[in-house]
Amino acid sequence: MSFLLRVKQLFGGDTPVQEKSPVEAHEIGAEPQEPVVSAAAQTVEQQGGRARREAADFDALEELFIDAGIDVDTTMAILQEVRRGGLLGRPTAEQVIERIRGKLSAVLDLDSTLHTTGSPAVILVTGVNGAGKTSSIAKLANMLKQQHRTVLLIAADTFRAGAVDQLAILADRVGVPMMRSVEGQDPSSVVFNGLQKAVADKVDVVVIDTAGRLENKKNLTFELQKVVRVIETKFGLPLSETLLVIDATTGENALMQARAFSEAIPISGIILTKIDSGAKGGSIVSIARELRIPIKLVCNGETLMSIKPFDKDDVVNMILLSE
Ligand SMILES: Nc1nc2c(ncn2[C@@H]2O[C@H](COP(=O)(O)OP(=O)(O)OP(=O)(O)O)[C@@H](O)[C@H]2O)c(=O)[nH]1
Ligand SMILES: [Mg+2]
Repeated sequence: MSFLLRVKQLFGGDTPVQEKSPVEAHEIGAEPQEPVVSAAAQTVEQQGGRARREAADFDALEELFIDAGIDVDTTMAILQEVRRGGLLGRPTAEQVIERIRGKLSAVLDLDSTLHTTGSPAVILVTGVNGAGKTSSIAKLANMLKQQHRTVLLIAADTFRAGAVDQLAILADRVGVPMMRSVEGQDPSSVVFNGLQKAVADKVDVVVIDTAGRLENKKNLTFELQKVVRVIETKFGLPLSETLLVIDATTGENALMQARAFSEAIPISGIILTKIDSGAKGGSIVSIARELRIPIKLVCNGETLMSIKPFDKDDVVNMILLSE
């Protein structure tokens, strides 16, 4: 059942079911007695039951958030606001959903402008193995080409056998040039060669593919920092974007990934991939809240066209409609 349907189920009945008080429950099966509770006391009793039920529903809502991949701190912060909401009495399902939508949107509301100006603009793409770096780079190159920008791809994933060929095939398909490398080559030397070519050819945007071996964090950090030094210090080119690719199906581990990469180099934005895969993807909300990293692009399929600028509604819907 989707997040949305579950909320509807929890808050669907506008008239709260009256619960039995512990005293009443205890008395089940006892001899019928004259009612001794006054009308006023009964009202208090009903209110108590309502409050208990509401608390239980909010507990269930909390679980739903955690299930969706949103961390406990972020969940509590959002739910506190949702509860506060400013409305008297028990909220209806529509009110709860509206407030959740509002809060998720507010957390995701960061500057998502993709910067592609520079001479050339340099976009570095990072992320763990299989997150979707290489395919997103091809989609991004295709998008830029459609905007009549010239693009050069740099194959700086020299770690994985076949990585360069994979990018080469995609570059061909898009129709953009690529700076080749050989397996085991120092990534920063490929980047150096690529930037030289890009400057000579007056290319508008350079996009750099990197290896994603987070399991060897020390080497990865060292490599990434060296690549950044080559771009910014040797070439004096400010990085237009350092994009971290996050697979929306990753779950809460995505927050650890974002923390680890941000510790290595400053991350300017996220490419959120695989939002078409029924992902819960809630960890992206945790990343936005804790690290303030905006999502800049989302990928929703395997074709070259399956990329678009970030739209809050797409991501909020991904979370709310996830099973
Ligand atoms: N359905 C779907 N699949 C995607 C999306 N993005 C990437 N993929 C798939 O995810 C798999 C991994 O993508 P890659 O681009 O090779 O990932 P990578 O991060 O470059 O992986 P490494 O080079 O091994 O680190 C491929 O099968 C892609 O087709 C997406 O938005 N939707
Ligand atoms: Mg790759």
